[in-house]
Amino acid sequence: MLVVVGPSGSGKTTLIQRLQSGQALTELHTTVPTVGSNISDLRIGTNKKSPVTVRELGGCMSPLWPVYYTADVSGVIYVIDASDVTQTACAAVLLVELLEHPQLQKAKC
Ligand SMILES: Nc1nc2c(ncn2[C@@H]2O[C@H](COP(=O)(O)OP(=O)(O)OP(=O)(O)O)[C@@H](O)[C@H]2O)c(=O)[nH]1
Ligand SMILES: [Mg+2]
Repeated sequence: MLVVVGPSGSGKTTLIQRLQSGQALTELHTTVPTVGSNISDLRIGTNKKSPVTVRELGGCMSPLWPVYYTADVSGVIYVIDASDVTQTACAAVLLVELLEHPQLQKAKC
């Protein structure tokens, strides 16, 4: 299980949609903010035959992200929108909190 986290509107759902389709994002897709979490199976990495379960956690529920840092989380995908400078400080604080979380010390980031 991978968790996908990052500030609201940073592009988590967009990234997952792109990985699912396996195609470049050639046009802007409309998404709705994720309230709660979304689970998807992705065929990524070297072994495309075995899907990887990814759980996106909505940015609006960042105080609750640690609830989902369970023992079966083997990796974290942290998404930031590098073009949105208003989000940089928030993204950095959330990332430090994530990196310091005891349950994620063995997870790959
Ligand atoms: N951040 C980002 N957004 C993009 C990019 N290209 C397109 N977008 C648009 O920006 C919006 C990003 O929204 P989402 O993917 O829903 O963001 P999110 O991180 O899932 O947000 P929450 O679920 O609210 O936490 C979408 O409307 C995308 O179409 C990009 O390169 N970066
Ligand atoms: Mg989302």
